[in-house]
Parts: sequence; C-alpha cells; structure tokens
Amino acid sequence: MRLAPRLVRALGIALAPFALLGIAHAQGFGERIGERIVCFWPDSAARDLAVRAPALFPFLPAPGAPAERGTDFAVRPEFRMQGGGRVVHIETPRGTTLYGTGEVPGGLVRNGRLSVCWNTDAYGYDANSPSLYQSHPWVLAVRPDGSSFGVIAATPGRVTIDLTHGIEFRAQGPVFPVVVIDRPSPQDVVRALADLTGKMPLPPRWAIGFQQCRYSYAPDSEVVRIAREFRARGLPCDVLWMDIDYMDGHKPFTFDPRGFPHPGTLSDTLHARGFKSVWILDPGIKQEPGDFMYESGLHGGHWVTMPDGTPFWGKVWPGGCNFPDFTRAATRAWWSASVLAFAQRSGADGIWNDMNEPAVFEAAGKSMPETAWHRADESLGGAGYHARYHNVYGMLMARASWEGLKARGPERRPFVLSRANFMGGQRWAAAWTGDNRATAGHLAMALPMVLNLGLSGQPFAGPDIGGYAGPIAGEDFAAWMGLGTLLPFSRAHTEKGGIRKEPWSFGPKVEALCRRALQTRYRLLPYLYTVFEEASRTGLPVARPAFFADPAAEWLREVEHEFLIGGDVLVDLRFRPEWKEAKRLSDDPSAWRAATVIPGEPSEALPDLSVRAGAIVPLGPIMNFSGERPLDDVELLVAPDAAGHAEGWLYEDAGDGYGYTRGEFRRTHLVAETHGRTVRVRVDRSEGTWTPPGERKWRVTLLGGQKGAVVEAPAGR
Ligand code: NBV
Repeated sequence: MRLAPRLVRALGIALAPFALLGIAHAQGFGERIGERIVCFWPDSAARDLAVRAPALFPFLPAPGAPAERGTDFAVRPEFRMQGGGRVVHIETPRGTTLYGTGEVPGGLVRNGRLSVCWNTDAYGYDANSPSLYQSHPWVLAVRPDGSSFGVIAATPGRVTIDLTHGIEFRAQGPVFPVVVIDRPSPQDVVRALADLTGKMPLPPRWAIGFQQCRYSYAPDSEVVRIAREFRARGLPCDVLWMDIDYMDGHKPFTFDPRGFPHPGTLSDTLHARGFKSVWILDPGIKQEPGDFMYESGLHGGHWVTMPDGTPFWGKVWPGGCNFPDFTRAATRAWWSASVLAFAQRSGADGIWNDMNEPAVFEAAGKSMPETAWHRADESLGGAGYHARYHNVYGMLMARASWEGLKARGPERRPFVLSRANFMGGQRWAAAWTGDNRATAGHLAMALPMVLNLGLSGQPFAGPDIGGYAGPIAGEDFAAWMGLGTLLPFSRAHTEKGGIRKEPWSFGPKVEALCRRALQTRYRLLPYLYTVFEEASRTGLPVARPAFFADPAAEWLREVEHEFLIGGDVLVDLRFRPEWKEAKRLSDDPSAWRAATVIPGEPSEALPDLSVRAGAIVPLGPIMNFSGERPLDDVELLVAPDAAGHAEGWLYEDAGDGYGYTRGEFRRTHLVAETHGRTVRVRVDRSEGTWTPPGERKWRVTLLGGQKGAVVEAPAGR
C-alpha cells in the first residue's frame, strides 16, 4: 500500500516544499530516463511520493527507484505554484518555433497560442477554440539551427498549454512531472516521443484507401446503392461507413429491424463488391430494462458512478444512458467481448467510436460531472474523480474496441477510428478532426491540424472531407477532395439533413476532378503503404510539414501550402488562390522534380506533386479498391540527383494479418545509377520472406535527369 501518495492526491496538498516556504519558483529535480531524455519534477520529494499511472506514462521511473541525475540540459523547466495551481515554465531561445499540442485548430505554428487539454464535443469549432476532442499535453520546439526539443506534461488532467511566452503548462490538482527530449532534429524528437508513448500499429491496407461516410446512409439498400454508384462511375473507394441510424433507436450494439434487418448480409454484399464496412459504436448505453447491453453492464457493475456509488446517468442519442467505466480492465474486457460479437454479427471490418469525450446532452460542459467516480485500475492511478480520467476516457474506450477486433484472430488487423483520444492513443485508433465546417477557413485548417497531430505522435489522421457542417459548392468540394485524398486518413463525411456530398453530387465536372484525386491516391498507395509501415516502425508522421525538408530554414517554418508525404513526395497546394504566389520548395527543380501520376494535363484545380531529387517513388495501377488485384505493374518515378543517383523503398505484405511480424513481408531497396546516357534501375536487395503473387512488371519514368537518357528497368520480381 502506498498510503502517502493517495492521501496527498485526495487532499490535493501541494507537495513541493518551496510552495510551503512561499518561494516563487524553483528549478526542478531532473533525472535521465533515456538518451537525451530527462524527467523533471518540482523536487525529489514529489518524485518519490507522486502517484504513477504506468498504463498512461510507462516511461516514468517508479517512486523510490535509484535516480540518475540529469544536469547537462539547456532546457530547465521552472516549477511554481500560482493561485493554488501548478505552473511549469520553460524558456525558449529567440527564434524557436513551436508545434504539436495535438488536435488544435488554427495554424501550424503554435507560438502565441493557448489551448486547453480537455476533451470536448466541439461541433463546428473555429480557429480559436481552446479545446477539441483529443488531448496531447506535448509541445515540439524547433530552435533556429533546427535542433529541437519536446516537452510532455505527464498528467491526464486538464492542462492549459500557454505558448504566448515560451512554453507554460498550468494545471490544478496533483503534482506532475515534465519529460524533456532534446535531440539534433525535429525528426529525432518525434521518433523519441513515439518510443515513449507508443506507435501506430500497421493498419490493414484497406484502411488507407478512400472511405465514404454520411450521417447516415440508411436503410441498407441505400448503402448498397452508394456502393454501386462508386463502382459504376469508376471512382475508387475501399470503405463505406454506417452512422447511428443503423441502430434500433440509436442504441449501440442493436440493429434497426426495418432498415438493417440483416447486417451480416449487407456486409457480405459490400464485401462482394470490394468494400469494407465500418460501424459506429457510442459509449452511452440506454437505461432500458431488457436491453442486453444494459442488463449485462448493470449486472457486471460496469458503469461510471457518482461518488455515492449510484450509476451516473446522462442523455445522449438513445435517451437516458449509463456509461461504461473504461478505466477498469474488467469493463474493457466486457466491452471487447461485446465488440467481437457485434463484429461477428454485423460483418463489420472496423469500428468507429464517437461521442467518447464523453459527450452528454444538456449537461454542464457537455460531459459528465467532474465529480463522477471511476473505480480505475491501479495501473492508471487507482480510483478517482472523472476530472482525472476525463481526457483518457475516449482512449480507453478505443483500446477496448481495438482489443475486441483483435480477438477476431491473427488474420485480421483491427481498425478503429475514435473521436476522443489522448497522447499515446495512436496505438489503438486513427483520428478524424471532428465536426468541422464546409468553409474555406476549415479547408485551410485541415492540413495544419493533421500535421500537428502527426508531430504529436498520431500519424493516422484526416478531416471530414467536404466539411461536416453546412453546404458546399462543387468546386470547393473538389478542393477538399484534392487535399483530403493526400492525407493519411481519407474519408468524406457530412451531417444529417444536409446536401449530398458524394463525389458525383456536384455534376460531371466536379466528379471528374474527384476521380482524378481518387486515382492519384490509388496510384500512390504502394508508396503510401511503405510510408505507413515506416511510421508504424519509427513513429515518424505520414504527412510531414515542409520544414522537415530543412529544419534550419527559417522560411519553411510556417509553410502550410506545401507538405511532405513520407520523405520523398512533396504536395503543393498552389491550386488554392491564397497560395498562388507563395514561395515554395518545389520552385527549386534541382531539389524537387514535378511528377504527373495520372495521364493527361495536370489539373489547375488539384494539388501538384513532386519527387525529391535522389528518390525513387513506387506507384501502382489504378484500382477500384486497394486489394482488387496484386501489385503486378509497378511504375517507378525515378528522380536522379546531380550525380545521377536515386534510391527508394517499396514495402509490401499480405495487406492484413500479422504474418509481417514474422518476416512475411518484402521490403525492396531500389537503386538508380547513371552511366553515360544510361540510367539503370535495379533491385539492390530485398528483405523478408513474402513473395508478391503473380508476375511483376517494373516500369520506369524518369523525372528530370539527362536529355535523351536510355532507361533500364529492373527485371524479375
Ligand atoms: O453519429 C452522428 C454524428 C457523426 O456523424 C459525427 O461524425 C460525429 O462527430 N455524431 C458526431 C453525433 C452528433 C453530431 C451532431
């Protein structure tokens, strides 16, 4: 029993002696926990007494463990008490640019911004909304010379991140440490963050295809109609989504007996056409005697309670609901088992968790009271108020859903999308940026939001393409598709009762642009999958800010009109009028080579692509869906550097299942060399035991390089 920390937490006593003595601020107790990673506490007493939550912050040393003092750090957090709250301040050198802080609206650069980690149902948010759906108490700081550091405020509670003067975290409640990573580059810092907080597992390949959603496609015949339209029109798409109207009275785990009487048959029909299906599950379980989820939740003791032990009750879509206490492994296991049974019955390939901030109607703060009570496991810090667990509720729900899908067996990788999440939640769910609006302002925010999520450890993110709230003109929808099909998570979605937002809803001209945007994504899929695999292994983002190309270049720090997919493909958004004249990386043809991946004239209304000089980018054939046929025809975009050299990678595996963890993959290293007028491209080596099915044809397209060069493509598989 660790009585002291419990007492301290319950009473909310200030642990730091400097606070008792009335000293204004103090330099913390720093302890090395990794290569150029130091954990700072206000003082050694705090370090040895504070409650740990290894399930949330596994990287914190155990209380009382021998400490290796870390003293050589330029970054020195200062701790102080202010107005009964805790403040940690970190000075930043002049010219430092700040990023990260998770899912935040507004621009890429976070200097001068204030956000509050407090998961919030933020329908139609704007550029200044302080709290959205997810919390990442994390700041990435890039110094003028490109060297970087990052800071984690290791607390699940509400934290204000104030970046108006350096970096400042402010929080009420128990003492918490900050962890500082100081490395030569932002890439190194982001990789280290992933080493500490976890990496996105490699998703099934279909999940990186395009996806179409609406609140709601119902009844089932409407879902099938949408599927048919995509195929009849030759618009690539991998996934259709079931929003809450498939349910009986909006009760999770039920099916509307009229609209969706045979969910399994619906999924079979979709599968036969090459579509996967993702079905929504919200946390609120209707308080309805006789409902099987309600009965089993009640009898299993699975609800969040009030301090007196009575279940917390609140209204959501189905009416009055109770809410599972996901802070308990026993409750997560119950939920996982329910998800497994649900997936088996519905044929769902993936699960969508919504409303898990948790959102509660007609409630103060649109959520459950901060005094609601969780009987949390010790690994999360033990029983406590909702105030402590609010920000991790959604992540723990997503984890339970993920584990339910995982139980389907080793042939299938889980896919979960979660609206609420917390730092580290990339281990269980992808992210979408919630209920955005169909405005130019939201289109402009979509990319910086996805980039900052990537810089905060969540590589698998995207906006509702076309904007969730409000109508949109056709050419603007095409612009959303142009950008959205190049982002890691790519799904069109819109709210109930609004205009249709399928690619064909705006007439033939817009449909043709959408087709081109979709075909571009599908051509890029082999490269994209290679980048996803890298992200799952290293923690590097899939969509990367332009400044990753040269972290010391000051002018790149704020660039939002260009971004990188992986390290080798540059996306240029010059098609947007506001960015026509902007200075850009792709202006330097010796560094970036313009690439056309779809035959015909490039469209003025869609983004431009280029390939880094020195790189080889693999493209696949256009398909209706990602697994339609084997990758039998690979086009290599080869962009030789000044020395005529280029290289690149292609990662392939079965596209699903866990064979790849036992070496059943193929990672091919491709090299191009120039000898005289001949550019010879060859398979330098390949790793792994997986053999791609069918024949393989390699084709080479040279980007730049010598005039009249003779190209030799690789031979064999
Ligand atoms: O389930 C309905 C919607 C969903 O379409 C949307 O994506 C979520 O962010 N959901 C919110 C609940 C109600 C929204 C007004």
